Amino acid sequence: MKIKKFVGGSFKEALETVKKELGSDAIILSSKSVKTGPFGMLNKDAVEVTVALEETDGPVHDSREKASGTDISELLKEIKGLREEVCYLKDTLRPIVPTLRVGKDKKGLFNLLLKQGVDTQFAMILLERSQETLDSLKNSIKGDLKIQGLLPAEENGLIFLGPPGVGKTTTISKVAHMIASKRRPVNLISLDADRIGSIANMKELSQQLRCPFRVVRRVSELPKIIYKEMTKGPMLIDTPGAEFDNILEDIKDIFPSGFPVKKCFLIDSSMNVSSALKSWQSCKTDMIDSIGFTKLDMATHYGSIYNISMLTSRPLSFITTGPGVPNDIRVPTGDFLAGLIIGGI
Ligand SMILES: Nc1nc2c(ncn2[C@@H]2O[C@H](COP(=O)(O)OP(=O)(O)O)[C@@H](O)[C@H]2O)c(=O)[nH]1
Ligand SMILES: [Mg+2]
Repeated sequence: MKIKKFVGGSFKEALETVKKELGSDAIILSSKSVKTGPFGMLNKDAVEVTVALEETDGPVHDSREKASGTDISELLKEIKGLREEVCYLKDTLRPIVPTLRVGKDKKGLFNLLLKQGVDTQFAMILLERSQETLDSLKNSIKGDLKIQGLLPAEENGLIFLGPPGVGKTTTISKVAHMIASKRRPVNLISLDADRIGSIANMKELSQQLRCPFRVVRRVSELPKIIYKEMTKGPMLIDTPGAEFDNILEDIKDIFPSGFPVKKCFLIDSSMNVSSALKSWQSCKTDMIDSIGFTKLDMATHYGSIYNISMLTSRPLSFITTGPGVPNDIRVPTGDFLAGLIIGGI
């Protein structure tokens, strides 16, 4: 490419000269007003137009022209070299910086997932399996979520495990109301004998629902009650938060042929993923049948629901959406949950 400057009395005049000399392929790069005159005396108004023209094999007219042409082609060569280097670097870094795998057309969705707290690796895998639309992404998320619901609670019952304060006692009240609303008798049991508050709560609940309530200190007391009462209705068993691993250990020892009540581990959705996973990993995870997410009303985003569902690979029993008994609990549809995970869309 060569660059050349043309001066004319006006822009139109300069342009005509350009056309005459270089034809209509010349590209106008810039124009400016200048002063010209004979013998270097700058006293006449004029317009200087700078144009570029693709270099042909024809003769080069003057030395200045040759210099600019060389400069540009040098520059282009350098840009080409840099571009090759960037491509090479990208290829080299791809295994180390995997986000480079996300194509330009999916970058927006990728950023959306990260903003919602979805783990980077999970976000990449999701996008590899999705088209570049929000609907397609939502469908991929939906396909990954397993929702079991509260049927096991209605059949034989549930034992609730999880760290202190996650919402076990409150959730038992909600589930007990749900079962009672279907005119089914329910049995309440608490292994949290030392917590006066939680015992008082359960006692009040049993009075409201007119259902039996027992406080037991040890898992070894459970078989007699469970096998005697289970035929009368599902068991809802509350546990102390600090000892869930010991309780699971005891269950394994005392019920060698299997515990007849499903075990549901509660996770506070407003906690960060690493803290939530720390409590999950500190228990005998292989013994857990399902998970429940509490305190969705306190969470600012819901990507962690996807992360934890994938990492625990347990089906979801329910979500709780506030402290209110009995209403703040629901079994979400996959569509609802997927929408929540991508930011309530
Ligand atoms: N905002 C909100 N608070 C909840 C929810 N579930 C339980 N809580 C509150 O969390 C606190 C601890 O609940 P609790 O049932 O005693 O937890 P536990 O120690 O696991 O039995 C109580 O103040 C509950 O009212 C929920 O879904 N949302
Ligand atoms: Mg409790």
